[in-house]
Amino acid sequence: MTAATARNERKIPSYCYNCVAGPDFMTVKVIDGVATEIEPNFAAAEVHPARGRVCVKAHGLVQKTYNPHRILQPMKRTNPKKGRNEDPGFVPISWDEALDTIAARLAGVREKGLVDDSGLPRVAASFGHGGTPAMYMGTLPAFLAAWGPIDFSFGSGQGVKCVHSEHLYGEFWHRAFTVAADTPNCRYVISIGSNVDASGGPCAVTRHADARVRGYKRVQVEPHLSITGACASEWVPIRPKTDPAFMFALIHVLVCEHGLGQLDLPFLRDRTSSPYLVGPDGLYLRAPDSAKPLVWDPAAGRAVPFDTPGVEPALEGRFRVAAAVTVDADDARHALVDVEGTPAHTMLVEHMRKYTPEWAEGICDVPATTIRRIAGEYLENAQVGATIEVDGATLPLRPVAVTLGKSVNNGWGAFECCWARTVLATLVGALEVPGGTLGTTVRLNRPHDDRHLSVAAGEDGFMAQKFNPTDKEHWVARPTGRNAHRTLVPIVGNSAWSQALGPTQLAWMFQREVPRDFNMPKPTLPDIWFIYRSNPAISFWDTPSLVETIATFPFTVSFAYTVDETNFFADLLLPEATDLESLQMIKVGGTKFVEQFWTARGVVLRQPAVEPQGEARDFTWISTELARRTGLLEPYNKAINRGAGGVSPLAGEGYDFSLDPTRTHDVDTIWDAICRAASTDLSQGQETHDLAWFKEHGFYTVPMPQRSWYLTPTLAEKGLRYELPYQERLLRIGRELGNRLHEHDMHWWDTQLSEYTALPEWHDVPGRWEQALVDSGAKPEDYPLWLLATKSMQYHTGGNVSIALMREVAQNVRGHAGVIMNANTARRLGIADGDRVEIRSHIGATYGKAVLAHGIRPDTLVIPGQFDHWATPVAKDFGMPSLNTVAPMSLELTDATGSGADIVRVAIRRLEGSTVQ
Ligand SMILES: Nc1nc2c(c(=O)[nH]1)N[C@H]1C(S)=C(S)[C@@H](COP(=O)(O)OP(=O)(O)OC[C@H]3O[C@@H](n4cnc5c(=O)[nH]c(N)nc54)[C@H](O)[C@@H]3O)O[C@H]1N2
Ligand SMILES: Nc1nc2c(c(=O)[nH]1)N[C@H]1C(S)=C(S)[C@@H](COP(=O)(O)OP(=O)(O)OC[C@H]3O[C@@H](n4cnc5c(=O)[nH]c(N)nc54)[C@H](O)[C@@H]3O)O[C@H]1N2
Ligand code: SF4
Ligand SMILES: [Mo]
Repeated sequence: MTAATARNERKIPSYCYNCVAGPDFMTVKVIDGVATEIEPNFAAAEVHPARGRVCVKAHGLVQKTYNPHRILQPMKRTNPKKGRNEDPGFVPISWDEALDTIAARLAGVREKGLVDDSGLPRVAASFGHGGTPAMYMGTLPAFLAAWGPIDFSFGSGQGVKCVHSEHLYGEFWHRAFTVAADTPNCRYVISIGSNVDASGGPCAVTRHADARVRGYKRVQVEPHLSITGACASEWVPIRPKTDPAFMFALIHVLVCEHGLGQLDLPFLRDRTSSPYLVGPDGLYLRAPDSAKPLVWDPAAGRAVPFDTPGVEPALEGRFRVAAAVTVDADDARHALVDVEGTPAHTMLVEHMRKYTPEWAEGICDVPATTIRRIAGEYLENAQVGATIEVDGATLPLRPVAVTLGKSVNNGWGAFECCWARTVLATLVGALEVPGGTLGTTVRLNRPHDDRHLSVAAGEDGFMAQKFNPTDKEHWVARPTGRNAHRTLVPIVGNSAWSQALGPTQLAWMFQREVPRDFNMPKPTLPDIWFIYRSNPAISFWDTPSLVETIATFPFTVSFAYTVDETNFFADLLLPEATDLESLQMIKVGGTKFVEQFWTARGVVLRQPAVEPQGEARDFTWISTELARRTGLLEPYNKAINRGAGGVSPLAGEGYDFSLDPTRTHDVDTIWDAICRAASTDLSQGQETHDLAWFKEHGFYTVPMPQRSWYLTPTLAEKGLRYELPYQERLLRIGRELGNRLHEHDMHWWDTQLSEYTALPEWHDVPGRWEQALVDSGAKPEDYPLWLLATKSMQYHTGGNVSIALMREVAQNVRGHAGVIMNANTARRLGIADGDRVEIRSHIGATYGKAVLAHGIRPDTLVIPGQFDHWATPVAKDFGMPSLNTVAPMSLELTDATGSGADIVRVAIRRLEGSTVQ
């Protein structure tokens, strides 16, 4: 036997969760202790929607592990001055020194008080990229839980520019933190800026490829021809930020041209608020005694409470109601007699009358005939009345859906788009039924792994909602975090995820300047800031000024993979063992972000396929050491026992694998207990598997019926309705919030208050960006083009930009070399393919190569991904431009949910003598 054949080759099951489209299953091929390849996990072919496969990005994990630029020892800063031009002077230190330094700082904070004089937590933490860091941070959540109040206010690009309004309104309307088509059963998808063939990971790509074979049609509505557009049946090049007008016109065609006779009348009548009578003051007419919303009972010829048994209420008409009350903000009640009541559906029809396709054409630059045809195709494909068998039950089949991408469901106009999309689904009964528009998971409501359990009866026949209070007694006038989510955004609530989904740009902006009538305690800097897998200095807006704020933070601890533009300002860098080197179990299955729809649920293990490089340490070890050195071992262990490891509590019915809270446990002991508890819980006591079993088998799942993908049967069982189309409650909440802010003489959030409407109106959404230019003293005509962003299949945000293999693959994909622009526009401006160009906005300029294309609107530029790195190894040599360098961080461009969009007005010009080939 030669040495070459004697090698020890193993395939180790694991998972990738580098982007929100995960988790996806894989195996790591290890030869003589060295990871060499990522391969599918064929054992998962039957359970995983992508049949055990990963995407291109996961193949970069081998190079990620052996990246020569990795931070492999704890480091401390030796230059006390922080600035982009100040060399941090990082020097290696021992783990003991690093952890003792942090523990001493934390002890100091505990002594002063966990919350400062402004009422804000002294410790802040930021974790990026759509919640995925939690899939790598081991038991850190248990340490955070043991610590107490922590401010998650300082966001990165995640949150406010990441599917934000969809998260909030989606959860409000149908428990849909993210929204997807029921692709396997769908026939017709209107995909509005949703770039799912690049951003949806192997699950989405597999499902859409299968659907194409089946003959489904996808219409891609998007200013440039993305990869998803290229794989669609039709591309509709819409003018940026005019999507609400397009969608309003679709609704117009359905309700004003086709009419109720062709819509799903039983769904509208029984599952929505369409029959609720609206009074002349725009509020629901309610029964004088019970205050329940009234509906018109045509059989009895009178108004009755919506839940009157046997009533088949009218959806159309105008009716005289003998006596009613309305309930306005702050419980202001008005008694009304002989008043006119109009069903919400009629209110909708009358409201939409002005939004004709001809009207929309002038705004969106999409021909009226195209809009009318798409609406007709949507209606026809909905097959109103059809049914399908799912798991032995007969359910409606409505195979049409509307999906929205992250630049459409963020920022001004996003409320209108999310509303219109959900209304479009209700009109044909396609909300939360097979083939239709589905929610995936809940994050603001509980429990996180079962949307159905989050459905409980609330007010007015709708689901219960957990808003932040806006009444005089309970409104949180003094923010408990630096982005003031409880104060400003009722709909975001106050669950574990809420703060990170608050208006995180405010936390940054208010460090520099607060509005004149701010009237809240001055935001302070956190004493300690922890940051992990997030790079706001690249991913947020106005990144050149953001770094100046980051540089003012007194003590920053970064879990660091390489040096990057954010941890360049850190005081300590901690190298954690990364993807292929560390141990963690996470939940899989059920329904989850993007297109993770499973017929199984369970757990999967990530395990050290190879030894950690250098002195990188497992996150669970780091967390345990932090707990021990800060005297929090007992509450930390107790948090793990309660399930803070993210999987399940360690004790349940008939089993108890709890850890002794008084002792320090090693990493394997902690995860062994979690493995046993998770498998016992999942199998309802039938099987218990330990860590050794999981290391061999990788995952454990139990079947989950496909029926659980659909929420409507649960609402029907509980006799509940979707809170659509009429937003009476939001209207009231907005008025109440306005009352509170105005009582405190705060008017700087007034523009945002305008979003609280019962039926959204078109307002000039793109015009807001032009107005913002005027307000900052610039001339819109100087910035004639729209600059947009788009995701890249090869990069997960800015997380893997330093991996050479990703760069190599990306260079073979159109557009990845620079800014994509229309070839005719380029010719007019004297720009040739490959020319070096300057892209300038009113706040600055970014530079790169022009990539000419015909599949893009003449008034639009697109820069893929997020680049313009100046510290991250490898990426800093790309010379790629970035939208974030030139897009402002702006209160004016923040919507009522706190979100904004990746879009900015710019000019482009060729840089002389600089052709790059
Ligand atoms: N122009 C533009 N901007 C955008 C977007 C866009 O499409 N275009 N997308 C927006 C969206 S949707 C989001 S969610 C945000 C995301 O933006 P962020 O929340 O900032 O997240 P990432 O860019 O993924 O974070 C990347 C950082 O994680 C580090 N990292 C990667 N792997 C590891 C590891 O194993 N260990 C450690 N310690 N660190 C690691 C990388 O080195 C990098 O510094 O960006 C937003 N910003
Ligand atoms: N490979 C990969 N997958 C990812 C990620 C990643 O970084 N890489 N990130 C993950 C994350 S955090 C998120 S949030 C999701 C986001 O997933 P997507 O929402 O699919 O993200 P984008 O590719 O940014 O899609 C936005 C598209 O909207 C278009 N667009 C921009 N402005 C407008 C407009 O005004 N109207 C219309 N109709 N279209 C517009 C752009 O052309 C762009 O192609 O992707 C996730 N998946
Ligand atoms: S889509 Fe790709 S990068 Fe994202 S979790 Fe799945 S395999 Fe990993
Ligand atoms: Mo995101």
